[in-house]
Amino acid sequence: MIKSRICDMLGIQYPVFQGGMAWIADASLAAAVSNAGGLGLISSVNAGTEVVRNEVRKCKELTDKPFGVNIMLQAPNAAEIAAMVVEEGVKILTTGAGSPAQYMEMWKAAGIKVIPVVASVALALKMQSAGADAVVAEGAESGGHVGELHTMALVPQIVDALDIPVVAAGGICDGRGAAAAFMLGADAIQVGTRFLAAEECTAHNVYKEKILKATDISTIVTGKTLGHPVRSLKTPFSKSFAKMEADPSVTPEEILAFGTGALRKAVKEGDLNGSYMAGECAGMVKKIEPAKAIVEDLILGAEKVMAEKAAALA
Ligand code: TUI
Repeated sequence: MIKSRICDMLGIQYPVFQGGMAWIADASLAAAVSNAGGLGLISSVNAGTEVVRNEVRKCKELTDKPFGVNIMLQAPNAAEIAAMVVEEGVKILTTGAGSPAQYMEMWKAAGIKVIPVVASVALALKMQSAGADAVVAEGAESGGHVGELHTMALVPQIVDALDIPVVAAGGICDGRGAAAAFMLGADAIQVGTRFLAAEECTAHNVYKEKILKATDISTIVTGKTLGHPVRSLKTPFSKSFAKMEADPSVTPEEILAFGTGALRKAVKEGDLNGSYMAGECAGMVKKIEPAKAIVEDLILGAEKVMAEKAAALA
């Protein structure tokens, strides 16, 4: 069975992280992934710090396996969340959308394993120097907030530059993608979009149906003009957003106001005027299934494809 140094570091069975998807990744999904032997992550982007604290407590009841919290650094309550996870004894953190350098000392003193999500070699090196235990190298195939480089080029460049383990993310959806990530030098994979279709994912059914119906060309990146590009499904909302960005008479403030709350509306209400964040691999997600089946398919699928390809190419 596939194993790597990150399994020993975190006490997990399989080197599979579930992405800390904003508004989506709650105790239900995180515990299911952790119980399946992967690393479940709870998102800090929810209805306030106390709600996230409650999800952490719920997750402790649902699993005795390791799990973590993902901290979205651009969120207004990021500092509050950074302190809350220490209070609650969370042992593993991933961070996104910025540099967590200012919190590193506090987290390391609390014995927390810190795994920043990075989108460039420069930030990856900075994080390694700051004491990160590993990094997630996230390519722009991902859903949500994205960097510029894509997984195929980003992962090996970060692997070459760092000594600490590297988790590959972005566009990984099945055993083939997982195997490819390991070939690029990754020690683990992080998967978001496919877990949207987990039975234990509590996102609205409309969201799940949209993922199942997606094709290869179903996503679009908006928000570049605002300095925070976001990949989501093409919907009337995201198309209007893109049109506003291309219209010089619309101000950035107006665009921001248009986008505010859009992800919550999609996840919680299935509102068609919401933002359905998803990665490029949405077109490969074909069925709703338990998180355990997804984790096992990723790992067993990778083993199978690696063995078959090695034989076929010999
Ligand atoms: O953070 C993510 N993905 C996200 S956050 C999010 S919440 C949201 N809600 C509404 C609108 C927009 C976003 C949805 N998806 N992924 C991790 C990630 N981090 N991807 C890229 C980066 C990144 C990019 C630049 C990390 C650091 C960075 O460097 C900036 C710096 O400070 O050097």
